[in-house]
Amino acid sequence: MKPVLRISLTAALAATVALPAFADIQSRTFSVSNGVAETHPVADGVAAMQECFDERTDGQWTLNAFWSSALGDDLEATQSLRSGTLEMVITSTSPLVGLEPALGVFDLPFLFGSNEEADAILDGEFGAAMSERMEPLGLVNLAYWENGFRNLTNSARPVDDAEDISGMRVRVMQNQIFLDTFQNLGANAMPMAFGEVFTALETGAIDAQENPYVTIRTSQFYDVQSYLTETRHAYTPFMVLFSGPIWQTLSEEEHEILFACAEEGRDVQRQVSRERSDEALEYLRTDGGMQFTELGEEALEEIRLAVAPVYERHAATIGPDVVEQMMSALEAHRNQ
Ligand code: TK8
Repeated sequence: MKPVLRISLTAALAATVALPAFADIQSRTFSVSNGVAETHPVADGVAAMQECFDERTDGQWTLNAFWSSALGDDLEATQSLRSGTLEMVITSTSPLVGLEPALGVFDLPFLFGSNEEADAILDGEFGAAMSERMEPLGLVNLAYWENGFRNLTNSARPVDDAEDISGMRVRVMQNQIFLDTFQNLGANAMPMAFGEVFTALETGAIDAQENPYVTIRTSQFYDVQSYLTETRHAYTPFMVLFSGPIWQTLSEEEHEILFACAEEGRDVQRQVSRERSDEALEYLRTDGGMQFTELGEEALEEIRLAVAPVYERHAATIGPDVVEQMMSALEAHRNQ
C-alpha cells in the first residue's frame, strides 16, 4: 500500500471513532400497519415509541402508522413483513395461529384473570419463548402491547346467559379456538378479518362480535350494535412485529433501539389502554346508546363450563407442552 493511501485510511478510521454517537444511525422510515382506528391507545404507544426514537436517533427515525387496516388485515400485513415489503405490524396473535399454532394458547377462553396476570406472563419467560417462535417465520416480536379483555356486543337481544348467545351469528377472529369457543355456546360463529366487521354488522350479515371496550368504542361498533355484555372471555395481546428480512439489514445498535423503544411504547400503551377502558364502557352505556349487561355468577359459571372442553380439544394443535408451560407459569404466578 502506498504511504499516502495508508495515511488517509488511518485518518478515515480516526474520524469514524471521533464521530458523535448517532454515526451508525441512518435516517429511516418504518411503516406500521394497524387494524384499529387512530383513536385507539395503540396510537399512544406509537407516539411514545416515536418519542423514544427521536431521543435515541437524534430525530432520524420516523414511524409512519397506517390505521384501520389501510395496509391490509393483520394476517396480510404480517405476510408483508415476512416478504420484507413492510417493516412493522401491531397485530393480535389470534389471526396468526395458521403461521404458528402455539400462539393459539392466548386464545384459550378465560385464561388470564387480570391485567396484572397477563403482563406477568407476556413479559416473562413464557412471552419470551413465544417471541422466539416467531423468528424462524421471518418475524421479530419487539414487545407485547394490549388489546385487552374481550366483551360481547350484538344487535339481537340483551345477553344475560349462555342461552341468549345460542343461534346468534357471531363474528370471531380467524382461528379454530375462537370458532370452537362460540360454537360451544351454540352460536353460529363466523371467522372474519377485523376490517370487515363494521360493514358486516351494519348490513346485518352478522349479529354480534366481541372485542375489548376500547376497541368497540374506537371502531364505533356502538353505531351498529345495541347490546353489550361484560364477558371478559379472553384477553388478547398485541404483538409488535418487525420484518425479519429488514431486521437483518439493521445493525445491532439499531436492534437494541427497536427493542427498547417498543418497550417504552408498551408501558405507555398499556397504561392508556387501562385508563380508557372504564371511560370507553361509560361512553358505550351513555352516548353510545348501548344497553349494558353484567353476567351473574351463575351465568358466568355456565359459560365457563360450556367452553371448558376447548382446552383439551385444542391442546394437540397448540402443543401440549405449550399449554402446560402456560398453565404452570400462571400457577406459579398465582401462588407468589
Ligand atoms: C385489530 C385486531 C382487532 C382484534 C380483532 O387489528 O380482530 O377482533 O381484536 O383488534 O387485532
